[in-house]
Amino acid sequence: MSVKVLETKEVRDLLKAAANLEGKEGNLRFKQVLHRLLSDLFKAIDDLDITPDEVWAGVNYLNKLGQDGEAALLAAGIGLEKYLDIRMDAADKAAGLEGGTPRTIEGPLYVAGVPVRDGVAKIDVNPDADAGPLVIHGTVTDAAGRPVAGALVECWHANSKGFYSHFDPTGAQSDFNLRGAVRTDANGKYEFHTLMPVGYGCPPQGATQQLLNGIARHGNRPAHVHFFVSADNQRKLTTQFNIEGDPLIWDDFAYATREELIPPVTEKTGGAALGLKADAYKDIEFNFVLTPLVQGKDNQVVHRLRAAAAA
Ligand code: MBD
Ligand code: FE
Repeated sequence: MSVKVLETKEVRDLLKAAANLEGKEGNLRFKQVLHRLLSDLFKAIDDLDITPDEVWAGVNYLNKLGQDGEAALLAAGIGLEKYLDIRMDAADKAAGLEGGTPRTIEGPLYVAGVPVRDGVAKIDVNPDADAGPLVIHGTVTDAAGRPVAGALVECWHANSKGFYSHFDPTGAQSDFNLRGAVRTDANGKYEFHTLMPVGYGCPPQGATQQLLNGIARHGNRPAHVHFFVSADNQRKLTTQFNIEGDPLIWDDFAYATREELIPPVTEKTGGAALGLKADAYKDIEFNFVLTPLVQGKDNQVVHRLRAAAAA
């Protein structure tokens, strides 16, 4: 069956009616975007001869995706979240805004509400026999290289099983385990005492992994640590670093790896004096460079639904 019906008056009118394009009420932007997305979908059905069975398989897939609560996970896995970064990078370049720490995707696993500490925070709450101690530290500076005192550095990462607290299916972690927030000191310094993470894998029975299986892709990420860094008069930075040496560093299912976001991991001793669980520990220095507001506004801040917990 190779019919083309998109360009008929009947279908044009159907698309306009479905999006209420000519109605006076409703949100104009919403109508515009919906009309365009529906039109593109209808065009794909025409062009690729997508069958009714395939359409209903897709509709049922959306139901499973919602039931699994994985729409934001899928957004990372199909490159949608990376695409938004590529667009923000391009917008920055066009505006002559360069030189800050590169952004990379937030992902779906941030939890708001973690208590804020001054300068240093120990963020491993639950014991994890398979994870060694890790110290993450550095300086927050502005684009001119001046240390930013009082900047808020938030971090979150997985445990030795690749699970994040609040989303851990084993129930092994308390709410803010491996999540922290510190205010930089007068020299712009921050420090987290934590445990070495392992890479994340999509839930094997979930909708995201189901889609990836169908196209022969894996759903794994290299070990990584997420950050938000915010300060007065600076744009909020969303980024991550990867743990050097992870075999998946250039094979991340969410496409978050960037050359500048792979800091060296150093072996150190003296962990006992720092209160770490072993004297030998790993150390990562990671410095953040923020970028200024654009015409007084943070044009890179992203609003999205995020989990929250009470301290
Ligand atoms: C993660 O830990 C993550 O960072 C992303 C982007 C997607 C799934 C899990
Ligand atoms: Fe993550």
